This record gives sequence, C-alpha cells and structure tokens, in this order.
Amino acid sequence: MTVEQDVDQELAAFYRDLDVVDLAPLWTITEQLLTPVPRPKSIPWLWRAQTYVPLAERAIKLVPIERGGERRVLSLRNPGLGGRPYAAGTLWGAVQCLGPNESAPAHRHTPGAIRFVISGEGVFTTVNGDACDMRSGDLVLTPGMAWHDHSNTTDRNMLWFDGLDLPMVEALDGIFFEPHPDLNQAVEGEHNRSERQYADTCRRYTSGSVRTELDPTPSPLLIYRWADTEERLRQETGKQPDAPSVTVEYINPRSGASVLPTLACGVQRVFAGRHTLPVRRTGNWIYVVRAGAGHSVIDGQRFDWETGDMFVVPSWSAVEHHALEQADFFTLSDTPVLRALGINREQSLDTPQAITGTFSPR
Ligand code: GTQ
Ligand code: FE2
Repeated sequence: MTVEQDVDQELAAFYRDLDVVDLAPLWTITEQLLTPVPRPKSIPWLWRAQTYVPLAERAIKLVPIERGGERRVLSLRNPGLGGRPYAAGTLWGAVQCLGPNESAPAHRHTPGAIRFVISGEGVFTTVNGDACDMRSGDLVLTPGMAWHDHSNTTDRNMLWFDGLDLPMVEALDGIFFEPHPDLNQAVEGEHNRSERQYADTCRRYTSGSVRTELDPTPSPLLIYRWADTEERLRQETGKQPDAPSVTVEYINPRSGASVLPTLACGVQRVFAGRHTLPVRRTGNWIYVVRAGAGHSVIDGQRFDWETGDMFVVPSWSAVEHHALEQADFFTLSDTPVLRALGINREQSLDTPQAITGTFSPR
C-alpha cells in the first residue's frame, strides 16, 4: 500500500466519522453555500388566467369553505421548490375565490397578507372590524395578527390575488394561527373606516425612496383604490414623458415605509410599443398582470402574458418587459426585509437579453 492510498483511506474514514456524528466539513460545500450571486431554488414561471379561472370556478362548485379548511385558495406552486406550495422561496402567491353569498371564516396569524383584485367586485374583507370593499384594481392589507374574514354579498363569483410572507415567517419558525371564536367577526360601523381616516391621498404612494428601517407597525390605511393608483401613475408619466415605463410603490401614509414590514407592493406601467432594459434585483417578485398584453424576458426566456396572468421573477434574475398594449403590473416583493438588512441590490443592464427559449405553460 502506497503512502497516498494510506492517506486516502484515512480521509475516507474521517469523513465517515464526521458524518455519523452530524458534523459537516465546510470545505467540501463552500461553493454550494457561498455562491457568487443568489441562486434561488424557485424558477421563473407563469400561470395563465385562461388556465386558473376555470379551475377556480370548478373549486367553487366542488369544494365548500368550512372552518378548518378556512379558505378556497389555489396556491401558485413554483416547480423549482420540490412540491412546496410557494411561488418563491419567501413568498406565497395564490388565487382566492368566493361564490355567491359565501364567506370565509375569521382567523388571524403571524404571516401578513395583501389582496389585489384583478376584476370584479362585491367582496369585502373585514380587518379588525373594518369592512374593506374590494373592487377591480384595489389593494387591501391584512397585516400580521389582524383578524380577517372575506364575505361575498353578491350573487356572482369573485376571484382575487393573495400574497403572503408565509414562507418567510415559516423559515423564521414564527408561525402562529388562531381561529376567531365566531365564524365571522362583527363589522364595526360603516365600511371602509381606514379609507375615510386617511382621505389625504398624497402620501400613499412614492416613486422615489422608501424608508429602509424595518417598521413593525403596519399601515393604518388598509385599502388603496385603483383610481388613486392610476392618478399617481398619470402624475409620474407627466414627470417622465419619454420613459418606457413608470413605477410607483404603495406606502404606509404614517411612516413612509412599505405597506407591511415584510412586503412591498407596487404598480409598474409599461407603455404600448415600449420596452424596459433588463434589471437584476435581489428579492423575489410576483407580477400580476392587471391589464395589457406583451411579453417579459427573464434570464433569456420569453414569457408571453395577458390580463390576469401571474409570473414569478426570482431573486437576481434579469428581467425586461415588452408591452404590445399598455400594460399595468401589480408587483409584490420581499424587498423591505432586504432593505432593512442592508442586502438589497440592483443592477441595470444596458442591452436587451438574447432570447434563448420561450416558456410554454402547461
Ligand atoms: O385569506 O386569510 O391565500 O390565511 C393563504 C392563507 C389566504 C386568507 C391565503 C390565508 C389567506
Ligand atoms: Fe388568513
């Protein structure tokens, strides 16, 4: 036996001895752990309205909403995450639906949630006694540990997008959940109380910087109306008439921080026939196509979209948008956490990406 074979055998025995006592040698895994740039497990993916709307309607026919099941929700399950029901490593995204005169039971939990209505009206979400009417284009907040339930008082189905920080809170081992003692909580007074309290719209949006310190107090304003969002988009367009797109972020009117401590919401409008240059950003992003048609290129892959489609841009993927018709994206990201931790990064690229493939949804 040579000296080298001797050493090899000793080393193999050493690795076995480490393994059986649950110790791992970093030098063999450094490159998987400390990657030069983020390597999210979630992959760019898209869900078409054409596909999910009929399935949500089947769910309304087939599956009642009851205490225990709590919600009729189809989660966006990213195929990169090994079967976990998350849109991205840190974000929950889903389509929730209610049939005529149905309501989803009241509960509360540590994960925070936002709702964005793509179309329809007639549902209100009650948040700590404040009934918030939900109409097309509106954003409704249900901050962590706020009691919430959803009620459809009309004779029509309604669908909306749900976004939560559930996977992030799960990763932090911080999940708590409580059913409300009553099936539905009492509505206190007139609907849309927070909207009347914060009637001044000027501090609900920003196109510039957002307060970066993590603010554990959620926004006291629970509903942001599409008419106000659209007005702010119009003002931004006036300020940058030649830009291919304008972006606004919804903010907490009291502090100037993101709407929830963990979640940032925004709207990006891309003008007809225009395209943006690629950008890489940390944080995971879900895009909901509120209106328009076109395509986006994510890490070289082309994703065609139209109204109601939803897609995921994982951290540090290069993304650019091409609008055939004027497009409005609602966006959800975990950016506030990256901002607060000082690890938020962005890189602009100055040429469009070469397209290496086209996504074809199942
Ligand atoms: O509406 O309360 O999509 O608790 C996931 C968890 C929605 C909700 C979701 C929830 C809800
Ligand atoms: Fe909930």
